[in-house]
Amino acid sequence: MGVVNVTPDSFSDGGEWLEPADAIRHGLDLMAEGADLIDVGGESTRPGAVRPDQDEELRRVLPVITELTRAGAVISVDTMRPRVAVAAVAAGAALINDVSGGLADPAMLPTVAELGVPYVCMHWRGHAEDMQSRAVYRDVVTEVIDDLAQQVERAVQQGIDPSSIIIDPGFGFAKTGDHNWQLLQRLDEFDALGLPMLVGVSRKRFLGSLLPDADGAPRPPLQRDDASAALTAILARRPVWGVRVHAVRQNRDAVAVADRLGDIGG
Ligand code: PMM
Repeated sequence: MGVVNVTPDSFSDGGEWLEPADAIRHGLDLMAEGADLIDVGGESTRPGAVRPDQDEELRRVLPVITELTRAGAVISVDTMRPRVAVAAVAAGAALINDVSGGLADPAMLPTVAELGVPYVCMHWRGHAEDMQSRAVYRDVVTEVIDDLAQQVERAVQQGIDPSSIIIDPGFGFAKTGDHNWQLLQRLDEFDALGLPMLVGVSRKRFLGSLLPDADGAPRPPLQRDDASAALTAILARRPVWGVRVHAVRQNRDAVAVADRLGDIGG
């Protein structure tokens, strides 16, 4: 899944693709690099971010979804808002990627049920403006699995077909760097939920902290793609449904290497 953030302030690429023409060109480039899905989002979820209003979010994503769909892309829309989900699907989106997993707006789950499209249900503990204050766990892995199980149960109760749900542990969302590493180390435990998993670690802060410069400053987001691809190569050796990444070519290469080794190893 290649990322197109149509936002002024995403941590990873904020402002680069805010103009529809730039976002469309970027989406086409990611398709050419081999993305199976293009994730189009109009709201930054970086820690501390202020939400755009709904009309602004619609203005950002709809032209991009329309054009990329016309060009043959399979689009997911990264939104917590039911009205945006409806308009995005009308414009051609095939999947809803809701980083709040149905918790930000009570109308989201019934809306997705009505739309009948696949749904990414991410672990979430609150909006970006104060989510890091909620990064408190006794055991992050079991608590994220329990929270996600509840979010999935709610989604199914609201009418979403269980076979169209994809879970996501929500790396960096109300998680410290240590929490993210623990989740990655024990990702197998999520198999208990019996659902396909999407992983979004690309360019995230914990990778920057792992790779400080000589003065101790974290590696900037645009220089975290090699570390992201290294994780993708490792993740590709287990059954992960997808990775959400900014640098599609490097991550496709990582998957190709892991696949080839898998062929040898059996
Ligand atoms: N991360 C971001 C945005 N959307 N969606 C899913 N499903 N999983 C994620 O981990 C995720 C997401 C934030 O990253 P960005 O600002 O680089 O897009």
